[in-house]
Amino acid sequence: MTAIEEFMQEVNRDVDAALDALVPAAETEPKLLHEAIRWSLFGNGKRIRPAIVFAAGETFGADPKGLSRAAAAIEMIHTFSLIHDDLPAMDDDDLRRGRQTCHVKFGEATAILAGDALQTLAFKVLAEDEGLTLGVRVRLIADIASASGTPTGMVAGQQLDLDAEGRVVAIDELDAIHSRKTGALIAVSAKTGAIIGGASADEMAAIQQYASRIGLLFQITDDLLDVTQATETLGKTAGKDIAAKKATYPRHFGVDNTRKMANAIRDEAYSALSVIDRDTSMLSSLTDLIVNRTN
Ligand code: GRG
Repeated sequence: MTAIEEFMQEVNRDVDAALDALVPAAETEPKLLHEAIRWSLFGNGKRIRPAIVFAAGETFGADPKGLSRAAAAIEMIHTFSLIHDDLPAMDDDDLRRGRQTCHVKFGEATAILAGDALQTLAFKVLAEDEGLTLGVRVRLIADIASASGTPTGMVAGQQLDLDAEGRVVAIDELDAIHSRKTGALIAVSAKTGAIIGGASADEMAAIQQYASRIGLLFQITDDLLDVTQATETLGKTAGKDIAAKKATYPRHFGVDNTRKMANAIRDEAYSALSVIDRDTSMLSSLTDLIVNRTN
């Protein structure tokens, strides 16, 4: 097993244990809500955002145990966004993480509530992270709320994405959509690790540059996978972007040019890391994992 495979396995174990401990048991009333939350959390998610938290945190010397709650909180917000994105009013999908979507399995109302509950629980988990100073907790809560909400976060990106459906958009608009919808939560994952690890101001600037590159890279790869991979490999419905006339990089630039763009952005991520005088090998490997992923 390669170092990055071992690292991903460890991240999966740690974050799943943290999520299991932090989320109400399936037997706790209201049972349907907690079953729905657990159904969506414990499908075959890749746990990329937690991995970025751990890799960035460990780069700056954080104890992995001190990163679990923040990593779990970000995964809760990500899972909330997937549940709501799959709803009939949004992307209307029936497959996610290799299983039925939350609303197909538990009904629309419960799926909406499961997303709501995951979002609020995430901020409670951050507020109660006793391993962190109160100042760090408040900073993380503010940064993660900005990355998740509006006007520069995921919720704003989702609205811009809906507004762009069926239209050909300019590259600036495409970047504005994706940096918010997907990039912001990926980027704040790196920032979270760096904050907990106590990165210096210069290191924080470099990590922010790195984070913005991998955020964009993640979305570009996602767009490519939608046109190049089968539904079974993705664990979610393939070809949806074309069907919904979504604003995507392959639609705008074609598949080959999009691949070239992805490689160029990967190189920008490497060069952001090159100014950090620490062992950044795990962050480099994560960049490769993002660009080479098949699901
Ligand atoms: C509903 C507020 C709200 C936001 C939705 C997550 C999202 C924003 C939209 C999902 C649509 C989509 C496919 C976006 C592309 C990037 C993305 C977030 C993919 C899913 O993330 P992965 O691949 O999923 O990390 P897993 O299941 O592995 O965690």
